[in-house]
Amino acid sequence: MTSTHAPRPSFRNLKEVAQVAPGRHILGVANFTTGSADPSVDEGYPSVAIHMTGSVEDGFAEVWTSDRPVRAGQAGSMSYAHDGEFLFCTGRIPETADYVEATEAAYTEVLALTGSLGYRQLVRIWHYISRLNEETAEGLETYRAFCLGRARVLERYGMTDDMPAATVIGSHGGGIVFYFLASRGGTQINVDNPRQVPPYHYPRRYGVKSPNFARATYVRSDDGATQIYVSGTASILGHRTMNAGDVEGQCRLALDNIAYLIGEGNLSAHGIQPGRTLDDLRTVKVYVRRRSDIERVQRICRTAFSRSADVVFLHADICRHDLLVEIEGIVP
Ligand code: 3HB
Repeated sequence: MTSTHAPRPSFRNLKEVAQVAPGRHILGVANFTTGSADPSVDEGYPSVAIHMTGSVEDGFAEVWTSDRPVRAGQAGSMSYAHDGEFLFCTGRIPETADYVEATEAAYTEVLALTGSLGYRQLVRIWHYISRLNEETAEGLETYRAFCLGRARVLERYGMTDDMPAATVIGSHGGGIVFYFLASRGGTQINVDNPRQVPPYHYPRRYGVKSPNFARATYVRSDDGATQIYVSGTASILGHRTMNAGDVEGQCRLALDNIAYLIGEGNLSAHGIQPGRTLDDLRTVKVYVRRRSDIERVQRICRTAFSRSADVVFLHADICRHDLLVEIEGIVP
């Protein structure tokens, strides 16, 4: 059996992306900045720009590295790189009047690519969508149109039961930018949170087609390296939004949901040892709907996470109008 090594994320200054530690290779870069740009492989690795900040100073790059040489390439509108064990891929759907069709086409391309490169196991997916809560020309909220397009493809491929951890968050422009990690195999367990209804069982009132993602994804490589990818997590119990209008209450409940999700009881129920805590999370992204709430959310998060964790705060729309905060992170 070959030894494997998990890809490693870090947040960097936008100008310091290429400065990787000796022996490491860039697998992919997502630039969180003042505009969006199509994926490219100009520097020998895939990169994409996502319009998520109001100023360049607030921008940062999420840089994924591998300890193996990578091979980069392009397929249609997507750019990717892979290291023999993991694939990083990014794509963009330009602004359009029909996000159902466009999402369906993009997800179809994604699955064709992962199939042809042999990285069939989706590990973690991020989507940043402009006008997330606005109605499209089809009369559907953009997020719901996206869910419908995605669901069509997952149904066609028989993948409705095994989607990994994900994020869907509003961006400030540029259509839909997505990036994802996939693997060739290894051990992967998608983790539910019994405090929350699995998204694919949400009642119809949340959309014609349900969202589809796991609350977290646990990955173990052949060399024993483990990671837990925690999905964008909000103030939801069952399928209901809790603490409507109360940003601090929402932030605390989102943190409680994550603590339960990765805690001893829930992980061991999924066959995973040991339990983890909020203190173990790194590369955390906190999304806040109202800019004026960011400081209050920062205060709560500073005491919740380790000082060693990189934590970024982004002003962004969230998939439901009444959600004010969403939090994601990775246990390395
Ligand atoms: C999703 O629809 O995949 C999704 C949405 C969220 C958070 C995580 C995943 O708001």
